[in-house]
Amino acid sequence: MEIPVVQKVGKLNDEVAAGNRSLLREAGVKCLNLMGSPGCGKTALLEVTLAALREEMTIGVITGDLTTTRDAERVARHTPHVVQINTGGGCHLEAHQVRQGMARLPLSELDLLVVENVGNLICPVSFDLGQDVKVGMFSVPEGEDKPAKHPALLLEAALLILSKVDLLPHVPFKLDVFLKDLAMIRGNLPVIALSATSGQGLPAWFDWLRAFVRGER
Ligand SMILES: Nc1nc2c(ncn2[C@@H]2O[C@H](COP(=O)(O)OP(=O)(O)O)[C@@H](O)[C@H]2O)c(=O)[nH]1
Ligand SMILES: [Mg+2]
Repeated sequence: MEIPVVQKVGKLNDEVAAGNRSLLREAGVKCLNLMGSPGCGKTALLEVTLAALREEMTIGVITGDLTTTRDAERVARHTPHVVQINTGGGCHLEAHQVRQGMARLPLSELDLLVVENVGNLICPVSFDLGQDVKVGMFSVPEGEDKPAKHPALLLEAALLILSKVDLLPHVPFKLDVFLKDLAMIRGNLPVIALSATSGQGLPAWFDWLRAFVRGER
């Protein structure tokens, strides 16, 4: 008797993700998958970004969380184009959930779709959602050891954001160690250090996004 073997359990996700990518390309929407720990400042960065770029580009947002609509409510103060996905315990977003979110957004009106993934540094990295790029985010209070401990995120990302740099004077974060570890894992990875609270570094992030939407990243 021949035993059936399922060799690639992620195959279905990859197929749906490829479909998402086609739909987004047809609609002319660039898509970014934002990944970082719970509380690293993903939603706060989206809030200031939406407020700053509202005259320049139309941004849709899909926020992923285990439960609650709190992130979507924060984002909805800045754009009507927001969908909350509750994974009900799932530690990452999957492509079919993003497809459902996309179905509730006016894709033809958007320049950019940002997917705020579930706060987690491990599982989201392995799931293609149909994005053009993955952006990783570590925050200063998480400590300087995060690049060394989470290399998979760095190997997948097109950009790393170091957030909450306004806290550098207040926490014992060793920036030299952070940068040295990062250089060993992925020396050519662009890094933007910023603070959604103080505004430091935000112009570099906005420029990066503008270039991304123009297709230059
Ligand atoms: N000091 C400081 N706090 C921040 C910054 N960005 C976010 N926060 C705070 O960090 C907490 C988590 O932020 P949130 O955006 O919800 O993180 P998320 O879980 O990654 O979406 C909130 O209390 C924010 O006010 C920042 O740049 N500096
Ligand atoms: Mg959030």
